[in-house]
Amino acid sequence: MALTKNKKVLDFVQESADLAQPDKIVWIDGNPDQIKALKEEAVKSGELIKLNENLLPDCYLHRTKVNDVARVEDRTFICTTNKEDAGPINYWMDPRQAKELSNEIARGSMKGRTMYVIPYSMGVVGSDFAKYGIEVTDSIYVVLNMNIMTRVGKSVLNQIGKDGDFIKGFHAKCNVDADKRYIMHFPEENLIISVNSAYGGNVLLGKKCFALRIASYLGKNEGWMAEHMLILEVVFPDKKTKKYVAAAFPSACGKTNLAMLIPPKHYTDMGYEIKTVGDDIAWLRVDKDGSLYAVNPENGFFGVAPGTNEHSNKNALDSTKRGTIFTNVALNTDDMTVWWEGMSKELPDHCIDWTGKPWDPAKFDKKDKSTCAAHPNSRFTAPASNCPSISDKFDAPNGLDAVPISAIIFGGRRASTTPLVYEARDWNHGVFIGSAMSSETTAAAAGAVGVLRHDPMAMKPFTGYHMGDYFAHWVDMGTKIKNPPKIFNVNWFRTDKDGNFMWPGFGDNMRVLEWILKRCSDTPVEAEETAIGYVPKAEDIDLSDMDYEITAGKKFGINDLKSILTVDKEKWAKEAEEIEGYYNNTIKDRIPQELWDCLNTLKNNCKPAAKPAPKKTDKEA
Ligand code: OXD
Ligand code: MN
Repeated sequence: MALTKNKKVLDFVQESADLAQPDKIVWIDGNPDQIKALKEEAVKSGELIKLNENLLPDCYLHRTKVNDVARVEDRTFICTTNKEDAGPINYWMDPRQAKELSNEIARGSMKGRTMYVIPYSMGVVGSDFAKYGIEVTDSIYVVLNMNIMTRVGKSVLNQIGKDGDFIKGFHAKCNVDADKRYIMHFPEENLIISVNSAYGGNVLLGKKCFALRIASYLGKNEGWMAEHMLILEVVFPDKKTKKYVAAAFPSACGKTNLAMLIPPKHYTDMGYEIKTVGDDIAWLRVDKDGSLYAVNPENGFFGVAPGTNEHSNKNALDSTKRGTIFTNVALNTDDMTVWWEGMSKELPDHCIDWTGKPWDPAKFDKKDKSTCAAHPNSRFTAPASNCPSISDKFDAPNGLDAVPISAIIFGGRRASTTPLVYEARDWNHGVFIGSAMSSETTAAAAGAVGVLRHDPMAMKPFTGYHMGDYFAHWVDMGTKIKNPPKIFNVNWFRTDKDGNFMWPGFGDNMRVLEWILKRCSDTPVEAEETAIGYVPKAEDIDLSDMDYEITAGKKFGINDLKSILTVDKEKWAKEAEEIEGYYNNTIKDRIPQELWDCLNTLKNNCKPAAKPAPKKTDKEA
């Protein structure tokens, strides 16, 4: 039975049903009994595998089709009336043509199936920051994941009220045909259509589709920002001082790890703690006092499983111990638990790989991804409330859930050139640094892995409009914030000449965070001004108790730190040329002058010093 009288909601549900022709329509009301029954139904149909109730209570495993394991950027479209508004790096489709195409694909596709109607909120229901959506889908997997990742149910419909606005999301699994897979966004109509996929990033429409692509467009028009950022809280030893940092890294580059960081003992002994506000998406607004405030609109974590272990991210691992849905990880058949590469050094004796076949540990070759038991982009969907480090700001009622941001961090995977950390000279320079970000690709999106590509603000796949306008919006936001956060860039991934990571990363990133916050204090620690911005003096990064071997027998020391803090002007001159090429040949237009000015400054700063004129001899003088 329909749970609302809102005509727009009812019309959307009816139109979707008329198109897809489901046998049944079920409204998701947020009642735990309904969710429990859906889990049972999914286990019966084989869509979910129930895991060991004692070891992993209320946890399930799901396997996608092998052709459907990641986001598909080349099948993701921004459908604006004018092609130019989607910009040069989004795939564009004419909205009318897009609807004709998706209608043709989805017509009758839910015959014999149930269509679920999911009212969901991005943000705490009723909070000033929250926005609402209705997703219709024929997948129980989607319902159950949305129930973890967002706040779902009748309370959302109450907030939408009789004629409130919402984002429409239509998802039909169809035949999961990769050739007919389309993820379409209609920012001018608050509409998302997704067909022929069942992979999270393509079908949990509250996440990338709404909270980033559609929301970034809304943010531009309404004066706020939707960003691919984690939010973390640093609790200082006095336990009263709390500072908040937002950080944008491309997909699968360690946002979840940084958001859930456990500081080294040296810091915990002093009394520092890190609390998690969000691991993937931040919505940022200027509040009445002129500061920039952020919320995490999500309610769970859709984390990358491989590499997650007791040492790399205990908080994430602990978050998956109950009420979690695992996707495309391996099934340990000895005890009906899960396993993935990097979870433990020992390989399980008996497991089924992510494709559903028995896995032979003897054939496992670390360097050959095709021998992995879990897919490299296998995931866990875990409720945020499970996370031992969750901040008490995470779920604070009505508006109080927003936190003031002291620092914004950009970062990517760069084997060379980019130092461990540096600070922008000012807001616009920070925007320039974000716009020029590049990083090696990962398994989160279909396509080659390890290829260096531009990924401005980690938003390349997620900006719902023209990238040049997006840069201009960032510049514009800087004029609205009274005390703009300082902007930094980090690179945890510098390697030595043999390809070994020079910096330990994970918990030791606390050392860099501490320096960043010292730069944000009223009496900032000094830094070296370089061609690219402010770089720490090596002695200002606390290396106490650091115990990292770059290679067997070679311990990390201050000279290694100095080496990953160096700014090589020759390399940066090339980087500047490369950025210029990206601006000119890829983004092409709508880039604000402020960013061209920063590029020119970088080019000038990196010019080789003019050779001193030969000294005149006394005779010549
Ligand atoms: C994600 C992604 O799933 O960025 O968060 O792909
Ligand atoms: Mn992401």
